[in-house]
Amino acid sequence: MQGRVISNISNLYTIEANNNIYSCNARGKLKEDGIVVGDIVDFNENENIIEKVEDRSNYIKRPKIANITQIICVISAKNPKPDLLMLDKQLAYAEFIGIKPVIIINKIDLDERKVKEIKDIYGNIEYPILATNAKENKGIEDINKILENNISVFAGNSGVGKSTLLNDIFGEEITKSGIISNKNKKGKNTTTNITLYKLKENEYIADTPGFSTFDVSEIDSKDLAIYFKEFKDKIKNCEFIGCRHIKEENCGIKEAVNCGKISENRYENYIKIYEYLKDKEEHKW
Ligand SMILES: Nc1nc2c(ncn2[C@@H]2O[C@H](COP(=O)(O)OP(=O)(O)O)[C@@H](O)[C@H]2O)c(=O)[nH]1
Ligand SMILES: [Mg+2]
Ligand SMILES: [Zn+2]
Repeated sequence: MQGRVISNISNLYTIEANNNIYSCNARGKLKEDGIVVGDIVDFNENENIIEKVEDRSNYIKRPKIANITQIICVISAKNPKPDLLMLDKQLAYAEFIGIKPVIIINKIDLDERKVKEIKDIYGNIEYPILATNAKENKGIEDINKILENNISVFAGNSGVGKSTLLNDIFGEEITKSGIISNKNKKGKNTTTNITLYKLKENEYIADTPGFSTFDVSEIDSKDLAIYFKEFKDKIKNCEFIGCRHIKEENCGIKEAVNCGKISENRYENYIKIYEYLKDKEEHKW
């Protein structure tokens, strides 16, 4: 049979296939190569053994997960204040790995001006951008639409409202049973492993406890600009081949910043991430 790995606890894999759940082990060789949540596997349902892992359409190292179709970047308008540098890292990482990103601005009840400011920056780049008030269940229908036929993973700083959003999406039933809230009997949050939850056919959400962002250092500093979506078609205007768009003259990116076609905030974050990557490459830490 073929199914999808929805959790992995000490090499015991939970597989979902045709709406049934199976618990399987893996053959030694497969175990070594690694089977991760999200993998599509062929398994023997009598012996409870995974025989084969299908090729992945993508693979994220941290959190370990495969075959995701969408990354949902959550920030809050206030408390905590929006971390646009982290958002830009996540967007670049999504472009790098070839997964479409969606932006959710949550806590819109706390600072409307900030919401508009963020929409102005990112609306221009043609990323889907949703505004929600998870506490009062506002904007959740829009999220439901965007989840359709996708395997989504939520990313974002602690406190931005990811758990509240997930609870809104899954509804009270599941929240009460504690599946998504990850609370133990005493009501404390526990760290559990990454798990895929099925909403509908072809619709899953990864709950990633304790995870906030991806490892952007997988990207080469020299390639970073092409993962800033709106920079891409300006690079051809750079005079120098191999232009890094920082100190060079006659740079297409800098010209676009100067005439307002690229947001200054995005450009500043590009430089910060570039310097971080460059430093990491030079010192190999
Ligand atoms: N005012 C306001 N508070 C919210 C909203 N969404 C979540 N919160 C609150 O923000 C806090 C952190 O939310 P939580 O879902 O635990 O964030 P997580 O760390 O990203 O999972 C909780 O006290 C929530 O009740 C919102 O839209 N507006
Ligand atoms: Mg949470
Ligand atoms: Zn340039």
